[in-house]
Amino acid sequence: MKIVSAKVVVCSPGRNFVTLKIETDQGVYGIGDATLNGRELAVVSYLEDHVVPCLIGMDPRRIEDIWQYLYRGAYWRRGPVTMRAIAAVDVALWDIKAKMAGMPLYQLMGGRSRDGVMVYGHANGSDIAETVEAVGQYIDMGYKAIRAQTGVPGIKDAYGVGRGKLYYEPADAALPSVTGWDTRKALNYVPKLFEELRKTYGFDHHLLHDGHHRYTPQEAANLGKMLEPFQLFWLEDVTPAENQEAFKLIRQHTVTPLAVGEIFNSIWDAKDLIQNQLIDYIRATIVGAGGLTHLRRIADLAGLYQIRTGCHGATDLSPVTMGAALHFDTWVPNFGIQEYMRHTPETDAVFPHDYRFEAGYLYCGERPGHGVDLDEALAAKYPYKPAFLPVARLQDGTMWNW
Ligand code: GCO
Ligand code: MG
Repeated sequence: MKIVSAKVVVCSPGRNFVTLKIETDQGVYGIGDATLNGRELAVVSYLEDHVVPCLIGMDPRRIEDIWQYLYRGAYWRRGPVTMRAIAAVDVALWDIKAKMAGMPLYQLMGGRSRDGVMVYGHANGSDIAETVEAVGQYIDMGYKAIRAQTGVPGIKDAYGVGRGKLYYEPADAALPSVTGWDTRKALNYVPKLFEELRKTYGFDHHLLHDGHHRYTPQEAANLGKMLEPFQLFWLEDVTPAENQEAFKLIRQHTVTPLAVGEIFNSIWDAKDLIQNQLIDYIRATIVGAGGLTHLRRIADLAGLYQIRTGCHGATDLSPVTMGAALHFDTWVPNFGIQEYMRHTPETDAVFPHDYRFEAGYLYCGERPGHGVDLDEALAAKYPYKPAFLPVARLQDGTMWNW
């Protein structure tokens, strides 16, 4: 069996996606996602110029060997561009293998560990009152877990507050827009949001919050401590994780559960955090961390320490990643939660899929493969549009972490 073609499709049905379609000499094809938000074309070039020529003629059944070939063989290891390209190939090959086996992907991975995949949605508003209302709407839709982000008075476009309610899209400008940040104001305001949420809705639902890398370790510890009475499911990316040691300080001061890893691209990014038990949930995901082949290794390492998975699932991860993630989530023994930001109807039409939402859970389908396809004719109607993520600056103009 041979790979006869590998095509990179760029489309923008509401937002940009990079998709890889691998075709074989036996007519079976596989689909992988390679989207890197705000830096999409770098991965297109990496795939078209440096990966696709090597794939032609290879045996698509040798998933592990092809992974090692692309990882070790490049000499230049890791990084978001390389690992997304590898992920796209890997997921397409798992799709092919599962289709050939006539099985949904989760069966091939080891079978079902749970009935449904608990997901969390994104509720946000420009202030506490609006956010409390938005959380209520998610509860009404049946969600068991909700991430709550609020605008903060005095901060211009604080992180996580979208223009729309159901579809929040941060990469929205042809050049990066400038947002503001002020840690003092956020520390004053965010705990009040969670106090209000618990007062209004009680303690039955899981509540999550994303710090989006804004706080120093000491400030993060302070926030975690202030949030303790409100029993969060997790506090995410509360400080940047390049220095994994930083989490020791946070851990010493708070029992609020910590989640990290949506920007991780290999097991090495997470190794110290996991082995020193400094986090509770690992956010690495399929498209970010080298595909299923590599993500399952991260999950297995985490499992040794009772750390659970919480795959990134923002809209910049295409339905292909969502579909594959749901098969992974259905199998992985140490599953925690899955992020679910809904795609627009335009996106859903370009990527026909068989997963479905019901009462706070997503369910993967039973079709052979990962269950997500690409409608190429429809995709061609939505050409690429440059779109950057915003940047953040402090009140005095200093560049900060977005
Ligand atoms: C999340 C995220 C995202 C990212 C986005 C960047 O927790 O879902 O932080 O919304 O900001 O994926 O491309
Ligand atoms: Mg996040």
